Amino acid sequence: TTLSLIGAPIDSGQRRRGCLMGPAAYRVAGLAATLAELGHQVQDRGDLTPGPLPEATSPNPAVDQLPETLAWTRALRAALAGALAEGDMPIIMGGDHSLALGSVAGAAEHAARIGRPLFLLWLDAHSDFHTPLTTVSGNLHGTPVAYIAGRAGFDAFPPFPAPLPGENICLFGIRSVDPAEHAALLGTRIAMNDMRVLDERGVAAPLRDFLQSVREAGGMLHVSLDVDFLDPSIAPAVGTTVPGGATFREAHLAYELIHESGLMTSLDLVELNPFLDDRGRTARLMVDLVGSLMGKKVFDRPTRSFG
Ligand code: DIR
Ligand code: MN
Ligand code: MN
Ligand code: MN
Repeated sequence: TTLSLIGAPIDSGQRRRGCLMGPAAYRVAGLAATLAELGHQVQDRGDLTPGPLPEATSPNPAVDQLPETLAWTRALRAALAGALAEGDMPIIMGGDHSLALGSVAGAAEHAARIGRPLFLLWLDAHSDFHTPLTTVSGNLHGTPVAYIAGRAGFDAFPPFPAPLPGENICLFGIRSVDPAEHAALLGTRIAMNDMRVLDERGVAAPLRDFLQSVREAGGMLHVSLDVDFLDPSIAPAVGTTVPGGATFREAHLAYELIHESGLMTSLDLVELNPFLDDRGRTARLMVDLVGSLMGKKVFDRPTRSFG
């Protein structure tokens, strides 16, 4: 499997400028070389560009940069579906989290075409379960999980191809949920592993439960990694920091377990804002941790079964 690095310099999903510098920062921090050193075939496909801006307005006047986000959604969906059809593992270098509106749609389109169920692991401080009608901030980076789960309210968007049933979605590391998101999430079967769950059960148990369900279903697995999953003390380069995030050790363990499962088929790296970084430390940390996600480890271990 070739790892296909796809730059997605999207800044339209929120209002603090800088996420468009993310792909460049991942390149400068050596993402491709780190993955190649682990023995992977790596291809950097360069940066995507959004197509022409569609005419679009939302009944919710708060919604910001809807045409820009729609154009990116279309471009990303095509890029993901295309890379997966070629047999590659796409790794999206974002860009803010609105890119997942397109990347996961592309993964779902491909999964439906080959007749496999798609699962989603969402590593984030936030649940991103707003719709364009419920968002208070108007920032569309807070909406992808709702789109993916098939919630109503995305009339300006193309219908999501085969929306994921709640039990195929796992939120992990959550510690900031707005009231409208909370109310909507309660009516779903989405696994809500907030920080309370991780404090009580640790990282490994809930993650193994989810990975086991992916394996049993023969599913594809899209992993969407928001920088703010990590604690701001180690990962300051993100616009929406929330205290109490994952430590380096927790993230490291989670990523090794994901790698050992062999289940991941596509990956987003989102919300890195290099303009807010401290001498590149967050970009370097992300590259180091993506190494763990792609096979870097201290000792070889027999692969743990998930039974
Ligand atoms: C917030 C922030 N819930 C919003 N969302 C973020 O704007 O709707 N997601 N930052 O990662
Ligand atoms: Mn922005
Ligand atoms: Mn997010
Ligand atoms: Mn977040």
